[in-house]
Amino acid sequence: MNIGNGNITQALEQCKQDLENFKNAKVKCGIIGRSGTGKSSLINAIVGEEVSAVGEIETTMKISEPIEHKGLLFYDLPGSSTINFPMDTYIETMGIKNFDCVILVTSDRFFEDDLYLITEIAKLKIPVFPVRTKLDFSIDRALKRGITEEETYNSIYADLKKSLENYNVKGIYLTSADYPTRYDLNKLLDDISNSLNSIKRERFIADVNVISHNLLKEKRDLSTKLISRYAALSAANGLNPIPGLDISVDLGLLYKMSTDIQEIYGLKKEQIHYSSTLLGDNKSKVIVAKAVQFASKYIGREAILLLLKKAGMGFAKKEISKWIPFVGQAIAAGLGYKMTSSIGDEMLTDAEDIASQTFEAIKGV
Ligand SMILES: Nc1nc2c(ncn2[C@@H]2O[C@H](COP(=O)(O)OP(=O)(O)O)[C@@H](O)[C@H]2O)c(=O)[nH]1
Ligand SMILES: [Mg+2]
Repeated sequence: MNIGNGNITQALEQCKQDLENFKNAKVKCGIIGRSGTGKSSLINAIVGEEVSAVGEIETTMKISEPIEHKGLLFYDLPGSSTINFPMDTYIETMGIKNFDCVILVTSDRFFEDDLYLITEIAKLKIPVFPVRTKLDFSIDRALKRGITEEETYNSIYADLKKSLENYNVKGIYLTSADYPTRYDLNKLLDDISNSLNSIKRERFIADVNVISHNLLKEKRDLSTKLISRYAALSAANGLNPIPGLDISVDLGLLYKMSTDIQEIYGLKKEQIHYSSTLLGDNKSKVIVAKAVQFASKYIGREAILLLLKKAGMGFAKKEISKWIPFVGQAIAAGLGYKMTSSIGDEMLTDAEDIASQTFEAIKGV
């Protein structure tokens, strides 16, 4: 049974490397804007979790540690128009050259110092994404004066477009932290993810909130890849025997697989809590219950072992034990792979189902 062993070793090495890359990738995102423009709210809306305190006034104008959400690092930076940060040293002082992208935030329009920054950052070949926050607020105000939502959107967009006409920006994004699925937040996330290399891109797709159908699809593609990497390694590592079967898997890896999927689809407690605040108690009840159910079915070594036992019963047990002595571990590992990946697929379908329901519910708010 030597056929293709070299290739198998190579393929497993690749799986291991891909998982390491996924685990260690960091996406560094500078987020620049005056205090009160909605930077913290925007960060929270992007990741779908309250990672940055909202309404906190920045009194000390110092460079803070990044706000971290798994592989995403947000450097929350004050605008350059303060006496503490003279414009000519701003880029240097803030370490902007190390960022993967910069989001430039305003809640009204862009001023001279913003435009200066765009020019300077573009020189470093770092993509700049200008964001106009609190669109809901502008729309509500205009509605009271008989102006439609569409008219408000179009006129704000046109004004910004005009002011940014001669500047090298990736687009113009109108957003509301209270309505993350409306307006341009999804376009912002698509455009940022497309500006990243493939390793950082996987991380970004995994760590952002589910706010569009496109992201659901991207998350599915990524999860499918992760599951097959985890399943292959878990079967090859074969550390933990599955009771009643002559098959061993690496439960630690499967445990990682399930927590990855849980987080990618926003089903962790803190993530569900964030969705619940957008939805209100009543509408989030079912979703909260489903997330709890998901955790008890898939998270933890005991839970996974139980799933494996059940899956094992599906494979004619006698058949497996009859063949293993003759063809050895290769077949056992093959079956281990089949079982773990089938559990992964089931988990993925369940997670996607809950995330998609949550997304639809938020859209309906
Ligand atoms: N209506 C509305 N209010 C927002 C939005 N984003 C932020 N806010 C509010 O604006 C204030 C400042 O927001 P925050 O995110 O702390 O801004 P930061 O100082 O730039 O981090 C808070 O009261 C937020 O609730 C938004 O999209 N819509
Ligand atoms: Mg803030």
